[in-house]
Amino acid sequence: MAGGVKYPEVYLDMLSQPCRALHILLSFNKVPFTVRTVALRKGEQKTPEFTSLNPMQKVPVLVDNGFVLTESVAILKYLVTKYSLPEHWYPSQPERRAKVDEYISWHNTNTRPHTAKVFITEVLIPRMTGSAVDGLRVERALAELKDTLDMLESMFLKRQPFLCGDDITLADLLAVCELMQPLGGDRDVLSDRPKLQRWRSRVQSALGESFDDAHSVLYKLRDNFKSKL
Ligand SMILES: N[C@@H](CCC(=O)N[C@@H](CS)C(=O)NCC(=O)O)C(=O)O
Repeated sequence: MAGGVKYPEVYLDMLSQPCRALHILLSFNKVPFTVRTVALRKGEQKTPEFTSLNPMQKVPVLVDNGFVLTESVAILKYLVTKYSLPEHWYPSQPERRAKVDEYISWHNTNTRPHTAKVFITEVLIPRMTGSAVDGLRVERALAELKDTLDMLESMFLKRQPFLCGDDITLADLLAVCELMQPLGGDRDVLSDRPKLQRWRSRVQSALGESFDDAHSVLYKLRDNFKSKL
């Protein structure tokens, strides 16, 4: 790049849902970027180098020409503006933008924690402790996710193809990456939800190859999980 301007660097672990959302946004929109992998399972988020970038010791982190930004939602919004990405990702029209912000606020206390809990209970805890999957805890996590899935169908997708309107936005991107996560334990949380399955297919086809590219590590984890059953 001319003038010493560098491509954005993103510190990611592709098993992290918000990291995948960020990777998809950049690769789908053909923004050149460099990935710096932070392997969470090896504790690399706790190294002094990474801690100096993000004292919260979490991924993702963006470094754009010396500008350091943490928090996936802030990073996604920044990238849309900074790289003049197509309007539909995060519309500038106030009402349309507010609908995306509305979903994202709700997402952070609903879709994200509830899908993560299924994955943590079914995959992460057994993997870290070597203990068997606690079926009862998984059932409880799935029951807690139910209200979130109901709301996605009855409120956000009530009369529209994407969560915030007729086109894909950051809301769909964040949501689909979370809802895919339990697939690491070979569990499709949308298996009995045709409306949400249709939405996921719509999002997946809108994102093309960038979707499967970003999810390849999760697919490998699923294959590994299945082979151990
Ligand atoms: N609010 C943060 C959450 C980021 C987050 O929870 N990252 C997880 C991976 S999904 C992480 O880095 N965990 C490492 C740790 O807690 O040690 C964001 O949206 O960026």
